[in-house]
Formats: sequence, C-alpha cells, structure tokens
Amino acid sequence: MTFEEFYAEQLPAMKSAEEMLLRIADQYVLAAEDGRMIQPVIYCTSRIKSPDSALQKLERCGWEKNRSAALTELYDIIGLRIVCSFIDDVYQVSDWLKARPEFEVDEIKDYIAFPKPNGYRSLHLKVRIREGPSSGFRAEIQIRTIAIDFWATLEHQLKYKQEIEHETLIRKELKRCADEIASVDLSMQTIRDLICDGWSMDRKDGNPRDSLLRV
Ligand code: 0O2
Repeated sequence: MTFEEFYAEQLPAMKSAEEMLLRIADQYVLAAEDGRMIQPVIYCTSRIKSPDSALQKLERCGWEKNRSAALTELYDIIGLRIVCSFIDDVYQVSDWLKARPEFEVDEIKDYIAFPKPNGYRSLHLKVRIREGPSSGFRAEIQIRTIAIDFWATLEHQLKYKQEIEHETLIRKELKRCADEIASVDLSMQTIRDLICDGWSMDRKDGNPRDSLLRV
C-alpha cells in the first residue's frame, strides 16, 4: 500500500508536522553554535512511518488496523531523530525540546537510563503538536548518540529478515556491542569534560567517572 493510499487526505498535514519538527531541530543547532569545539547535534533525520510498518505495529499492539487507529494510537507515525555527539548533549537537547511551545510532551521513554534487553539505548519524546495545520497530530522524537545510532541502524535490519542464520549468536554479539558502546560513550563524555572543563585532581565527590582516571 502506498503512503497516499493509506494516509490519504491526512498526508499533507503529516508532512507539514514532519517539516515543523525538522525546523525546530535546526533552531537548536543554530542556538547551540556558541563556539563549542564539537557540535552537539551531528545530524537529524525524519520520516513518516511506512503503511506496512504502521499496520504491523497496530497488529502487534492489538489495535484496529486502519488509518484512524494509526493516527490516534501511534506516536512514532511521524518521527524525528536527533543524533548527538555525547550523552550530555542528548539530555540537553531533550530539556530544550521540553520547553518548546509548538508541542506538548506526553511521555518520555528513557532507554538510555533503562536500556531495552537487546541493548537499545535512546531517549524517546512522545509529543502532540499544538499549533498550525498539523495541530493534534502525534509524533516521536528520538535522541541518541552517534555511536548507538550506528548500532541501531544495523540492529534494525534484523526486523526485516524472515530467517536469520545464527540468530542467537548475532543477537548476543549485538548486545555485547551495545554494552561496549555504552561504556565508550561514557568514556568519551568524561574525556570531553576533562578537555573542556578541566579537572581538579583532589576532587573527592565520588564521581562515577573517577575510575577512568585510574586506568
Ligand atoms: P520504522 O517504521 O521501521 O521506522 P516507543 O513506545 O515507540 O518509545 P516501543 O513501542 O517499544 O517504544 O517502540 P517500537 O514500536 O518498538 O519502536 C518505535 C521506534 O523506535 C522504532 O521504529 C525504532 O526506530 C526505534 N526502536 C525502538 N526499539 C528499537 C530497538 O530495539 N532497536 C532499534 N534499532 N530501534 C528501535 P520502527 O518500528 O523500527 O519503525
């Protein structure tokens, strides 16, 4: 089924919501250009969920399989992904987005603090548009580091494979990689902090990143 067939007369307003989210992300990128050594946002992508993917999710969640249910039940029907350099940037973008007047944040799923069993780590903001032609539409903003984005792109391929040889081994390896990436993300953040903010060697506040200094 094509996007036009499934979303029909709602499609232009959905595209306008997608464009609005991208514009908002651009505003953050511009606002964050304050002479920082490394830009907090590396890139942003957006998409409208494919009809097949929307129907599969509706079925998985036990909802009716039609456009109306897709628009009222699924937040990730319109998606914006913001890919950042460091973990701290992820939370800073999120705090900035939470204060935006253009949408209401209904729910936040923090898969960084609470990773999925497969190792997926990302921050999901489920929002409802407040203004303009797409007022009332739902969308999901995903914010993650470039390292986990690389992982998620490969892991996502598993979803579209019917039969996977050595599936157990592949999933185990992906989980191991996700854990290593989380550890590298934390070390990169610490190194960035050391370079940019300096470090007092007599600090005794039990910072969990202290272990890095002892390596
Ligand atoms: P498509 O259409 O192929 O782009 P949520 O309530 O959405 O925060 P939920 O319901 O567990 O969390 O998420 P769901 O429906 O599994 O996934 C929503 C989207 O989040 C996915 O889109 C992915 O973009 C991303 N995502 C969530 N979990 C994972 C994961 O384990 N691995 C990867 N690689 N991505 C994930 P779709 O459905 O793939 O959509």
